[in-house]
Amino acid sequence: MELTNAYLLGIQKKVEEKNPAEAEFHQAAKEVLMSLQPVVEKDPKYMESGVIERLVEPERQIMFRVPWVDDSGKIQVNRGFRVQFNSAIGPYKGGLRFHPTVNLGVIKFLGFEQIFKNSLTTLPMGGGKGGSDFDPKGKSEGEIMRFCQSFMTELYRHIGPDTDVPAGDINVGGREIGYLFGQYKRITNTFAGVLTGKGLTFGGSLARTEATGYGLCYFTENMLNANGKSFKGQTVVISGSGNVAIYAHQKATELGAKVVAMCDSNGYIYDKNGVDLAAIKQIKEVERKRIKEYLTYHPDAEYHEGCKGIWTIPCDIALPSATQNEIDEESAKALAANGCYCVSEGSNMSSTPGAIEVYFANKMLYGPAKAANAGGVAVSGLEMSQNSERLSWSFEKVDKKLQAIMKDIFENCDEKSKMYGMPGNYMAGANIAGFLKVADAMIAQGN
Ligand code: NDP
Ligand code: 2IT
Repeated sequence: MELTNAYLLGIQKKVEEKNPAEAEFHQAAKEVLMSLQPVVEKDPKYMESGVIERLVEPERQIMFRVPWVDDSGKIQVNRGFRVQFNSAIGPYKGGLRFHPTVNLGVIKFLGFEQIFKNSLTTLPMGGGKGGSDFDPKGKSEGEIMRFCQSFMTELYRHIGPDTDVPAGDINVGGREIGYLFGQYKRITNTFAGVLTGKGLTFGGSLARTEATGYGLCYFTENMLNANGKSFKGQTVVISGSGNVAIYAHQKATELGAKVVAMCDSNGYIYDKNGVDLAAIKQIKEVERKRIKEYLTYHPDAEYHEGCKGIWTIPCDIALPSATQNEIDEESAKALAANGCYCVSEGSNMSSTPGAIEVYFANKMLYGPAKAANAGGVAVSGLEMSQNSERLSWSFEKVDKKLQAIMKDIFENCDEKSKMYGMPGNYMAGANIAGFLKVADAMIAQGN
């Protein structure tokens, strides 16, 4: 697909001029603008109202200094971000990422994607994202805690249960959310549902930990079923070995698949007998070690340095669940050549535009991140509901709602892809479905 519509091309040009050196944001914007071509052609209201020009400009962008004291007594400084992108359909909502590669462009791409994803969940959540270039690798427990406290000492004034509700993302899990929540509570003297992914003893929701990985598999199973297939008996490769990857492995296995490979940022493991999830959980969740340690549990498995090689392993279904642009054109070609017929994204913007072209050229099933990984934020939305009514729902109740939401998301993407003349293009379907609800709300509200 090409971006040829002159009006939308003009918007893309402005995005690139006004936001220099933000390659990831340009990429995310372009994909959405491309998908909106049939929408503006069908209904001129979306052009005349200027709603798309408004949509690509964040409502508010916050950047701040995060000073903290390391274990040797030295002051370290990191940069903090919160981009409050769109509040048309609910309070800003989206995760916090702590990673040395974080910069404004990365947070903006994530915040932009979040608008459409949150709209797809059917729940009332706007789009936002935040984080820091802080690298938690090798930091002590005390350093992590002091960093989180300092980060929240600035962030607290910008968020609130009806304003902006952050959650986790890369390197921000239950531990970090706990420290962030504790500091918010202390500074504001309020016990509020201002973060999701909280511990179960202080307002967290059952099944939030599992939600993104489970939701990814629910979405994918719906997509497979609609195309006469299922996870049953299929060989699956999952990149990453963090929150999303671990629970994607668990659910894919429950649905009858065999997961043969996983990775971290150093390298990947290949276990033709099926990756032992208990070993991965012990290494990653308990010991916070490198995936290479898997060989001490299963010496017959293979370990390879570097992540890219994971896409050369023959599989039926690939679930990228590490980071953006992790599948490039070359890797997509390797997947296709080895018989992979389905790529469904756990990580945000897993695939480069070149990779997506390869999926379509090979008639592969492609589940785009903003639909496929929406289960995490969907259960965050359910955590907000539980906090509002000061009740906790059972695991089964939350999981059932998650299954229904993921089915609904798939059907919405499928329906919109057909309605706009691109049947089976769930990327366009997701972008259009996510857009229509937000755009109509923006037009109605006049901002
Ligand atoms: P985690 O921090 O739990 O795990 C991230 C995993 O990806 C780790 O195995 C990590 O390896 C690897 N990874 C991270 N950065 C890179 C990189 N630059 N190159 C190679 N590998 C990398 O994060 P999550 O599982 O929560 O997030 C994974 C992806 O899913 C992200 O794209 C996130 O935005 C997305 N996502 C997360 C949701 C959630 O609820 N948590 C919801 C929706 C999407 P290492 O340990 O070596 O760093
Ligand atoms: O990318 C994502 O959707 C997340 N990291 C989860 C956001 C959330 O608010 O739960």
